[in-house]
Amino acid sequence: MTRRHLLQKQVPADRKPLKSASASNMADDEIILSELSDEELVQQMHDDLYDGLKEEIEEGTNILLERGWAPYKVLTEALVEGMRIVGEDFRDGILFVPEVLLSANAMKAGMFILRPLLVATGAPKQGKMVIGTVKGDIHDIGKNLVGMMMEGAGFDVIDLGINNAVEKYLDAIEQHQPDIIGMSALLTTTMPYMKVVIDTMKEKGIRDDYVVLVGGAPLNQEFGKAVGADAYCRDAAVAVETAKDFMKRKHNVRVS
Ligand code: B1M
Repeated sequence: MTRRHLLQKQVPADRKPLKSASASNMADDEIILSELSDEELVQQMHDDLYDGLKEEIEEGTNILLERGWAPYKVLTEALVEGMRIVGEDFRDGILFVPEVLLSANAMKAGMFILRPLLVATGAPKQGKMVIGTVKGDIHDIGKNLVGMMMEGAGFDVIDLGINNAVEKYLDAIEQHQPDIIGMSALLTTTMPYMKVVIDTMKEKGIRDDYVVLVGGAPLNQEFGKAVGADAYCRDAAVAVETAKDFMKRKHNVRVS
């Protein structure tokens, strides 16, 4: 399924044409990604993400980096924005799970390139975070992104993956003694599970020993408050800032 075509791809004679849904129903002219302006390339990457074209996303990501784009700018403007468009058409029944899975794989391929760049900032050690997507939920792109950004900010991150029951969080708390517990949920049906985890921590008398941060597209601040989290984080950048603030408070440093 192709949303729109910005330009037609030109594949050099010596290069095997990339499998491209954009290209598949097009005439002979093809797009050479490296010849596009930054703006055109970002738009084309939105299209390619939509079409689940992993190799094109890898190529586009590398081109933007070579042009001096900051990794975070590539991430937010080319990848996250592209995924937002996918989400809209998924919601509207234009895209279906198999197609969105391809988009997610393409997004992950781009994130894989950016990861070492986002992580290797040399930031001083801040603390430790355990993060996972809650039970019943298999969405992990946002959670992975938060994990990467936290690592880049100097946190040690223990990633529990997806579909985590409360026991998984408790085991990880016991094993790793983190400063922060992060929970992610992308479904309205799974976000209430965050309360199960927090209530269980309360029952065990350990709730106040840890900072609990929650995030995910359907959440908001009120929800975060209602389930008893310390803070709701709108995005990965907010998660990093919030976590750093809590660490400063923990060490009795005044937060500006
Ligand atoms: Co799903 N899906 N999906 N999906 N999917 C949504 C969430 C949905 C909103 C799509 C829609 O209808 N518009 C909708 C939920 C509706 C609702 O609950 N009201 C939905 C649905 C319905 C479903 C299925 C039920 C579909 C089905 O089977 N019929 C199914 C559920 C499976 C399950 O979990 N049990 C399903 C499946 C899938 C795929 C497997 C195809 C795929 C997931 C692949 C993967 O993650 N590996 C998928 C995807 C990709 C999406 C959308 C399109 C994109 C999610 C994403 O990766 N966004 C999504 C639409 C949308 O969200 N608009 C959708 C990009 C990512 C960077 O953003 O995850 O929001 P996000 O993370 C942000 C912030 O939210 C925040 O920071 C991140 C970075 O800035 N954040 C945190 C996230 N977690 C945090 C944790 C923190 C802090 C901040 O801790 C401290």
